[in-house]
Amino acid sequence: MFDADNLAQKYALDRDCTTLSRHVLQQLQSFSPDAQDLSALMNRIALAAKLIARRLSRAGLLEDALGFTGNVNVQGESVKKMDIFANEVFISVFKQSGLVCRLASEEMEKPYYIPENCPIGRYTLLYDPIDGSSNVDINLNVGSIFSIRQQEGIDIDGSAQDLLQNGRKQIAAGYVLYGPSTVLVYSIGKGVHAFTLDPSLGEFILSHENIQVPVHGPIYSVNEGNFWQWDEPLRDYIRYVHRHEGYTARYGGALVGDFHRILFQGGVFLYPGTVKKPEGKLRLLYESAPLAFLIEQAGGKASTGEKVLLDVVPNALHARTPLVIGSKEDVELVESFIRDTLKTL
Ligand code: AHM
Ligand code: MG
Repeated sequence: MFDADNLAQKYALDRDCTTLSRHVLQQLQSFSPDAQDLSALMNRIALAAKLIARRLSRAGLLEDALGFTGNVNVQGESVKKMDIFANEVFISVFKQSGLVCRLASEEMEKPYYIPENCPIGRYTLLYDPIDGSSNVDINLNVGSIFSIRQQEGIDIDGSAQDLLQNGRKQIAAGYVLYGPSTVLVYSIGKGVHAFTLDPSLGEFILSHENIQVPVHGPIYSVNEGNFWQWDEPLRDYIRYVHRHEGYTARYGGALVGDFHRILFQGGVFLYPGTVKKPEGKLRLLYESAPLAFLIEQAGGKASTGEKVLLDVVPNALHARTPLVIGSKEDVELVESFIRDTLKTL
């Protein structure tokens, strides 16, 4: 006999039970050591995300959680206390895990190598512990971005040369968005999936599977305060969206949040180079490349404006690239403005 209550309960339970680690194993359809490692890596990232989310949610009530440390990082940017906290969370979560051999982040000039008295793994975690730090003190959304690569060769002198390869070397990538809810989005090269932290369970539960970015969207997301610092093709593109119906601007000052909106609703995010900084602001290895990995998996595109982003080879750990990322048609439109100008030169 048909039992509607029973059926509803069954599906509600199913929905509540797809945790991140189970999902990784389902995706790989295997319990091989590689699959177990990837599942454990994602589980550790989820733990770091929960620790960071917990501190962010109470930051205004804690002493020493908000504000600047007074130091400047290797990027020449003022460091916030939350940047340091989040950076250390990832280190302490991975130090004893036996999963990684090193961690490299926006906040550290050189990679952190797992000490010899701790179990050493074969993966490298690259991460931006708090992306959009300027939002932290005013309780707006921020994020963490991560990328996982396998160590290639022996890194004897600590120069991490093997990391200076293109974004197709990423095994997994994703981000955590600390917003009204905490959402973790990841890909291991098998689609893009989002998990929402259920605070009552303390678990990330699958909320959106196989996300596809719309082919075109209304949003353009860029810091227009830099308008006069850009090259003419970029200005022409912005003039184009100003003059055509169907476009709207959204810019939150945190890449993860702006990207998340575009992933779900379509459109394009841009952080182009400027006259003074032709390489732009965003770092390739732990900001642009992981998001490019996700957007390609979601059917969108990412480029520097001239070159496919995942093909760019960095010349240094903290190398920067211009970024144009989002819906296929919108990225191609930006690229067409740049290409047409290059043709006339
Ligand atoms: P951060 O990682 O130091 O916070 O810097 C990256 C952030 C991005 O999240 C954001 O898209 C961009 O910088 C904002 O820069 P701007 O203030 O120049 O618009
Ligand atoms: Mg950042």
